[in-house]
Amino acid sequence: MALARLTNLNNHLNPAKTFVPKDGITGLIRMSNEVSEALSCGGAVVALESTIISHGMPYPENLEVAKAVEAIVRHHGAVPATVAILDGIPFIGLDSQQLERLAKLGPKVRKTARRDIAHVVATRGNGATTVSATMVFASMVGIPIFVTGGIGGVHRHGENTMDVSSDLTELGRTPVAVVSAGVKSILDIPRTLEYLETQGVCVAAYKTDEFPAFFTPISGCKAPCRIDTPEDCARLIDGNLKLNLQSGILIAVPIPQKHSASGNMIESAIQQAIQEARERRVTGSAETPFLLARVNELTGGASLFANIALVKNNAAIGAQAAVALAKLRR
Ligand code: PSU
Ligand code: MN
Repeated sequence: MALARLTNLNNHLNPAKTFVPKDGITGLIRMSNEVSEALSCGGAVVALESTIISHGMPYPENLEVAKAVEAIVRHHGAVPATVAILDGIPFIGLDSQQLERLAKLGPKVRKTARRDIAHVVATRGNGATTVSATMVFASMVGIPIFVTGGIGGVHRHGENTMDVSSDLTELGRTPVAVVSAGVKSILDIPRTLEYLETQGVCVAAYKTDEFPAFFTPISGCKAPCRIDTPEDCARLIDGNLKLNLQSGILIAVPIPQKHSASGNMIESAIQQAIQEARERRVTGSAETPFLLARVNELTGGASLFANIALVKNNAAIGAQAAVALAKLRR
């Protein structure tokens, strides 16, 4: 494992801002040699989150999917960088033993958003990074693209509970492009889009005018902008970095057509799961994992199947965009 060469990498990515690491920070973060080498020679790298492994899917599917997603990223010519905190050390790029350890620990690993990072590190704990925490680490070392399944958002009744995922504020403050299948209808999609606008986040749908709703390509909301090719993604990300806007980009990729057929059935399971969560008073960071697991039970595994298909599709598009971006910046 190489230590992160933070200063150089960040300069390469974002010439307008010099990131000067405080004493010790380079000793706190470990990058795999593969990721570190790719970054220092301007190669394509795709960051991947780990909450989707620990809390998003059951073992052993979670491990199989994590490995398959890394293989897809490699197949398209980019280097995968799965992010997680193990024994208090943030790793960027996991080896196969670390990946397996994380997958087996599952929900015993702490779900780690930005707010949790310092405590997990200080207590030498194990943390699976959510979208917000993965963006933090990707940005620190200069990885401009990050692939996941779905991001968090404004929860239904969020106007009363104030349960708004820190993924949205992170997108407002961190210049990383997140490739996802949009936002699940367990959330309030129109309010999520409003909040992303407030945060100054560029939201672009891929090959569609509609903002996708994870299990289905249709949310009823129009996407603020549209892009159609990996090169479009690359130009968007490049412009965002060159202008030093400091905010992130959400690239929303609809679930592939042949996997979206089960969408309606999954939608009714979502309604039931939301009702149950309310009755059992499941709230806060426990809510998303509860809903995901319950919807999977209610659909007899169909939602997990669709989830896996869309993550793989996102990985392919994210990797193609990373390769196009590396070419553009060469
Ligand atoms: N949405 C999904 N699958 C997931 C998550 C969200 O469809 O696994 C995870 C991601 O890690 C995301 C986090 O960043 O849940 C958001 O959690 P919360 O709503 O507590 O902010
Ligand atoms: Mn929350």
